[in-house]
Amino acid sequence: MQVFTSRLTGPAGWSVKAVSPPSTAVLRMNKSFSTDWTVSPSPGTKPGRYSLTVTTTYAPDSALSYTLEVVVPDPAPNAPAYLSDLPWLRTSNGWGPVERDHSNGENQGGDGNMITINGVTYAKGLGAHAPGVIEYYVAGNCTTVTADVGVDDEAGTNGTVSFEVWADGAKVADSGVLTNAMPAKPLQANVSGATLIRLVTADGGDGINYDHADWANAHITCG
Ligand SMILES: [Ca+2]
Ligand SMILES: [Ca+2]
Repeated sequence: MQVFTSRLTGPAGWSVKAVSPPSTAVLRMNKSFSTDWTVSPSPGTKPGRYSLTVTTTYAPDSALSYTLEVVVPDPAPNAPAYLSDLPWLRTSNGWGPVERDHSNGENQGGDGNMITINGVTYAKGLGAHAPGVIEYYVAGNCTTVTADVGVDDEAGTNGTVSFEVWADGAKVADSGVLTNAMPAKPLQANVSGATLIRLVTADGGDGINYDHADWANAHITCG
């Protein structure tokens, strides 16, 4: 008889509990076995990224282990705020890091300019570059995301970008493809009840060159 057992361990003080059986007496070739776990960080755990270790053992003498990363988020917002004033959960960005209250600029952090779309300047917003994702943990506290989106004037005349807002697994706003020749497009998204929201930029179908993507005045209503 074969016995397959999985074990999950977390940082000291964390509660890690299997909520379905963690072992099985028989695991046939090409079949899968899964276990659900409930993981609770210890009280006072600071926001950040933490590692859990999965160990699987197969009778009589084989074992395999690997690491899972979990994120303990910053507290969710509970009042209206500019998104550039909130901590994000994660980002990806086509050229350097996402900039707060500045355009993307070049590939270093802090080298952006005043956000400018078709000659109009903005003091607040997020300066990104397609393709990219900016994700926030909002815990169902928020209702609406608004922004004036467009391609930043620093990108010359060849940029094309589309802007999407996602509430958990659903796309709730889509700008369509915008170019440097267009003014900012007001975007409003209903994110009621969402745990996670994502601001997504895509390359407009013609590659990512010059795709400096501004979420000008990006704002979220919460609380
Ligand atoms: Ca930059
Ligand atoms: Ca493009």
